[in-house]
Amino acid sequence: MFESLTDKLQAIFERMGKRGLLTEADVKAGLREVRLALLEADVNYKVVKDFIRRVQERAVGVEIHRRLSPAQQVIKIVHEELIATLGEPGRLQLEGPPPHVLMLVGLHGSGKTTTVAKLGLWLRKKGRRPLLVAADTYRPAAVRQLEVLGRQLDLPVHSEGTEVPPPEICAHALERARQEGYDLLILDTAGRHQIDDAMMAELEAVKARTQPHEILLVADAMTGQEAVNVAQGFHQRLGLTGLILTKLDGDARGGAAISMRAVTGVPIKFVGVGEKPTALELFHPDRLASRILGMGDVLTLIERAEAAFDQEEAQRAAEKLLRAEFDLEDFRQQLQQLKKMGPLSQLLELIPGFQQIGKEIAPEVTDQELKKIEAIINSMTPEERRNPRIINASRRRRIARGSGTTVADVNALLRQFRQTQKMMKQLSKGGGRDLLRMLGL
Ligand SMILES: Nc1nc2c(ncn2[C@@H]2O[C@H](COP(=O)(O)OP(=O)(O)O)[C@@H](O)[C@H]2O)c(=O)[nH]1
Ligand SMILES: [Mg+2]
Repeated sequence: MFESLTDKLQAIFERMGKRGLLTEADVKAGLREVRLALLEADVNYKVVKDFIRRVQERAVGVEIHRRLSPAQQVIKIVHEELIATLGEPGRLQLEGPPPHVLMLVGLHGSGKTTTVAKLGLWLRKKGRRPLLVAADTYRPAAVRQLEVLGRQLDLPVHSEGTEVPPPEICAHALERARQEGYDLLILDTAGRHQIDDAMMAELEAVKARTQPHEILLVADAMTGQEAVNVAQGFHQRLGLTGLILTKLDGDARGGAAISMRAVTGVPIKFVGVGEKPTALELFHPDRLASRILGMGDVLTLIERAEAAFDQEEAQRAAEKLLRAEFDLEDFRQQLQQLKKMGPLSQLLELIPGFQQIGKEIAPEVTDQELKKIEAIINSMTPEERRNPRIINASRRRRIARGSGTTVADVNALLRQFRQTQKMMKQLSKGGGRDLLRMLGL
């Protein structure tokens, strides 16, 4: 998501940067382009208007005092106002004595059932004891889907088939949670293809019986402005406490994510970034803003790295990565860690300036290939690992023999390494670094 918007914004800022000093007219022209780019990304018209007005006021205000300096100043303002538009960081309000109740609502296919499971997993990692509740009784398949997910993730599911009315099921589940010591209920409710009265009445009844601490709308970010309308509809009837935007990993233009909070007044709390049960992230407006502006998401990268291996190593790897100073030994470690951190293509998309490359190469580094790469690097001398340039034809033959691979394999690895190194160099001298430094990232 956001690729084409990011490309456009980067191009606009690059042009601004080339001009050096900026006049008021330059800033206005630049912001006109930003405005168009946002509208093309399907951001709500009013949100765009308000956003541009705020940026312009601040940018021009600076201008009055002295001849405006760097385009960076404008970018910084855009970044800050984008964060303001996206809203506050996601946080669940679970006060008072447990069991706490999270009620998930949303249209059919928005990702509710998947998100119930994701949230269960996420909260269990935080030390909670969740009970998932199958309250979508319209399709037997929906109940089964949750039961299967529960089994896979070893999360308990409360279900009573499809005959009992959902408000009853939820009330029973609450009773059971009290008796069995679950401190959290996550309700999976039914959705239709569009908002209708019967569905809303049922959801109101569930709400009345369970007094949820959070009523979270699960909305498909791929549906653009429609998702915003849906959110307003649900909010009017149920009083939403938060939004979960799913499918942010998709290739839609991203307008829904940017407009949602500003139009509805309801904060985004989580984002879904894939089909896997672990593909749920707490919402960080600053990170999303950096990502939209093409500054990548170094923070998320570091966080993921930390989850996969220990902190010191993560820090060291991230720093080396940014300084473009790594050698084949690091390369081998990187490849191993990358596998733990998730698909390589997705990771590359998090690095400034790499969004496109991530899309293009997407190599599936299989176990088999990794083993081969390791074997090849193991057969090199420390000197060769530090300085791959010295690996001539006879050394290549020796390495191939030593690792049980072919010279072609060795060549391929060295080529891959050179490419990676080149990308890192580009990154470290490209605008990405300046931006990051300026924004204190
Ligand atoms: N790519 C992607 N797919 C998702 C995400 N969340 C849910 N899905 C998929 O969306 C489809 C509908 O999800 P489901 O949970 O059954 O929706 P429900 O009808 O609202 O319960 C399934 O194929 C999910 O795997 C997400 O964040 N990213
Ligand atoms: Mg469902």
